[in-house]
Amino acid sequence: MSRDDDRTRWLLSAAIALGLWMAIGGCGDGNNHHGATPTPTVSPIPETFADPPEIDSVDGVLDTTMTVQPETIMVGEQEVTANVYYGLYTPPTWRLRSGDILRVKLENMIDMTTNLHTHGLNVSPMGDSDNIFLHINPTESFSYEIKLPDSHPPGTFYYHPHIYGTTEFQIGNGMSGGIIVDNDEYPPPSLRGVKQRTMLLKDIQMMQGQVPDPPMSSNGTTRSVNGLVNPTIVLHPGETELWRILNIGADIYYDVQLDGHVLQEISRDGNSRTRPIDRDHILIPTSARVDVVVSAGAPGLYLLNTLPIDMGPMGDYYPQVTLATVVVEGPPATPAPVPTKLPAPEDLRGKPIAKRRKFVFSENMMGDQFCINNMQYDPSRTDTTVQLGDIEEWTIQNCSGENHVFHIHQLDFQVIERDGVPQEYIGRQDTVNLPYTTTGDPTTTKVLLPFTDPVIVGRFVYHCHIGEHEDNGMMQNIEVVDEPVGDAGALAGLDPDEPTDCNDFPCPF
Ligand SMILES: [Cu+2]
Repeated sequence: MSRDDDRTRWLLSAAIALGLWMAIGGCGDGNNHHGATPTPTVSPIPETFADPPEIDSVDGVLDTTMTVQPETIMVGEQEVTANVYYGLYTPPTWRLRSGDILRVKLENMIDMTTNLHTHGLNVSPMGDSDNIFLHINPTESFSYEIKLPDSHPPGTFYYHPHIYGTTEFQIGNGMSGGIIVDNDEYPPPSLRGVKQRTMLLKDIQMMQGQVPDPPMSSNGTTRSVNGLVNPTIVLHPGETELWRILNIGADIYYDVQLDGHVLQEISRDGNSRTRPIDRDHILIPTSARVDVVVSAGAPGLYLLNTLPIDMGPMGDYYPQVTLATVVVEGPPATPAPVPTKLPAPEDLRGKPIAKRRKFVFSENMMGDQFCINNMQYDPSRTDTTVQLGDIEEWTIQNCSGENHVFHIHQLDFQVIERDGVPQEYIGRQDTVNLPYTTTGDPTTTKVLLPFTDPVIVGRFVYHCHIGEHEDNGMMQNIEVVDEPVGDAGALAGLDPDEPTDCNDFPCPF
């Protein structure tokens, strides 16, 4: 814990102690020697946390013009000039409903090509929809129109640019914001009345008032929640809240823990869980989102920390940081009932599997070039062709000495096995950590991917969502086609039944 954290904890503890002391009749008047005395005033601790601004859909349409431009902003107490959306480090959350249309006019006022990706949405990757092959040049603008199907899953998503080679730098500047999709099933009815908070976890590197290009992990980074460094959150004892926690930074992972509390995970990456999952702490890899129910404990002060993370011998080490300070005080609240069953999609195990493929994630000895199946990204190559309607089983392996995070656009998958251990079905996700190896043998994650929704027909990508890795090769193109692909689909990917020798994947570029 840093000295600043210690100081904050001490000041808040002192404030709470003073408040409690006054509440129990401090000030020497507790025995009431002189008849009636004025009731001592208990100063509540002020909340400094603030949600991002929000833009809501109206009559089924969310219409917004979003300019990206250089702006001088404050992150915590530091001033930095960065490329940001809407002139804000914490841009508005877009809030809409399943079936709505999202219209975004993106105006590019920065000195590099950009575009828009709606991360996690199950929408078309073609045309003016969630098409990451579009390039919006400096001074140009483009109007996106993204139709969410009526059946679109509700939950927590986000927007960010997706330009091969500069995605890390652009997101690292602060170019990312939240998307919330609601419908009649979610949030669960019993939780609709509770306070909801959106927590955008971002990190930024600042050197001489600028964001270094390229970012270097050795620079250190300032982690914030909605641009606030260690804000105070106030709850009443027993109060229930719904927190949406989004890791929308460029590179780093979070491992979130709230002192003295169990977090109940009810949704992951915009997918309802089958039931609430009790978590002592929650690993949130780059780009992952988690919705949790918090039930406030006894009065007191609790830190919301991200725990230390070892990304592996070839990776970074992220020290513990306090993200926010939670103060539980005031009169008790009536807890809201948390449902025991949630509206998750169906379990895919037992369904016919059309194809099985293997993808090996690796990097070179220097740790600066990154590969999938020993190839770096080529925007013009189609690596994997899939037939619409198929459910596929992918074996995804990590041969490198650092974590990677597998992400696929347009759809969600089900993790069924980790290093040979079958996984209980708790719901789908669009990101999964691929743990590092220290043995020379790969770690193995098996997933089922349903390429069944006609809306996803078209060309899109899967990749490592650590910005540095995707910008340096760890990405491939996939095309979902509504016609028989025969053996063409089998050409991509390796045979999962062949053992993997990591020496065959040096990523020699
Ligand atoms: Cu990676």
